[in-house]
Amino acid sequence: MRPNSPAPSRRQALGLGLAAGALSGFPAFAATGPSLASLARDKGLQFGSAVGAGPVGALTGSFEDRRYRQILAEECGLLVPENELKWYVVRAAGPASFAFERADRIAAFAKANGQALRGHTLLWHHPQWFPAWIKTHDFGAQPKLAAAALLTEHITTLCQRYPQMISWDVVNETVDPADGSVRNTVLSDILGREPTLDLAFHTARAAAPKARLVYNDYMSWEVGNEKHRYGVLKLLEGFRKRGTPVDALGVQAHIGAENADSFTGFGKPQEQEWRAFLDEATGMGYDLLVTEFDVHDKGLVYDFAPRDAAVAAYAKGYFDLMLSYRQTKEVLAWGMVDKYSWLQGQWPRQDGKAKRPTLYDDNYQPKPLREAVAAALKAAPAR
Ligand code: 9MR
Repeated sequence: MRPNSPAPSRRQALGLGLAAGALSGFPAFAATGPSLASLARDKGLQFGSAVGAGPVGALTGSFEDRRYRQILAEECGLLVPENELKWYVVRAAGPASFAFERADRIAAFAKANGQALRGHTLLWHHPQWFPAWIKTHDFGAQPKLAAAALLTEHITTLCQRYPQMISWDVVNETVDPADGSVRNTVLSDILGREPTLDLAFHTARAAAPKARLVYNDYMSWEVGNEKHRYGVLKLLEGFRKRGTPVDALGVQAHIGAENADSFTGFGKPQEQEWRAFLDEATGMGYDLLVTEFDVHDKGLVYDFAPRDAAVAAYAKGYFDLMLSYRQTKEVLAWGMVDKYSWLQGQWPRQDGKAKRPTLYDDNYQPKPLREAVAAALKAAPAR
């Protein structure tokens, strides 16, 4: 246990009912002071992370790692399954079945540790992320009725299975960053784009009346996100005009490298434009969530000390800004340990070495980024 731990009994529960002693032999954490969960709670926020129940050793398999689970138990008040609730996992076998085994394991762990859960995602409205069968699915003689039934059954089933979700990414990443338009999918080809999204939110509201309903996307503060931000604001405005029940904007916060092709460090974020964007969103009455935080260090030097320091400083500036909005209610890292970050599998560094995008290193030790997040939480105004 760390000193000053505010909730020793919960934080001793390491894993699925495992007693602390079962993990003896692991070094104690070097992080000192209160957990990120308790620092967040002190300010009326929740802090947590994504966790993946994929295969052992895979980037998507952090949940299989006991020491990763230990960090989750220590640091997080809130968990989100990284992939386990996506259509391509839950509906992999076809329209007639639902596969909840992987998500259920994460939900059981969260329950055993007294952690809240958030859901990602009821409708990743992007053609790439549906299971393959949907492309050739026969919607029959009344395709509108059939498409609406498929979507409402999916959303209702997931919401009812996990009534403990405090928030749901109802719609994920449907704005095309190239021009700000809403993407088309098999469902919107039949139902229309806005009607598809509206149906998703109305269905979620009915099936999960207490959950915060979120539109989640990766528009960010780096150069190159201008059309994406514009498109998201247009979408949010449309939701308000039509009375669509959307409570919050999920800001994914995959920050850092400006684009996949450059190796030139971080560049200068568009802070003023970013504030204007957040002002518009909150001005429409939306809450904000930081849903998938990590820092892409693709263009930074190899040496750990300057690299970690640059990542931490960049993130501190970002969190100071995000937390200055009292509308920011949840903060989630997209993974807690570098070796499980999705970024290891995307856009390699020029030196081909591993990236350092998360709060803990591959030896499960906290990095300067962890302290930057802690410092930002400590400095944040209460909400
Ligand atoms: O981290 C996730 C990775 O394991 C998956 O392979 C990928 C595709 O499903 O999705 C990653 O998570 C994404 C999230 O669901 C939505 N926002 C962007 C995230 C990073 O790509």
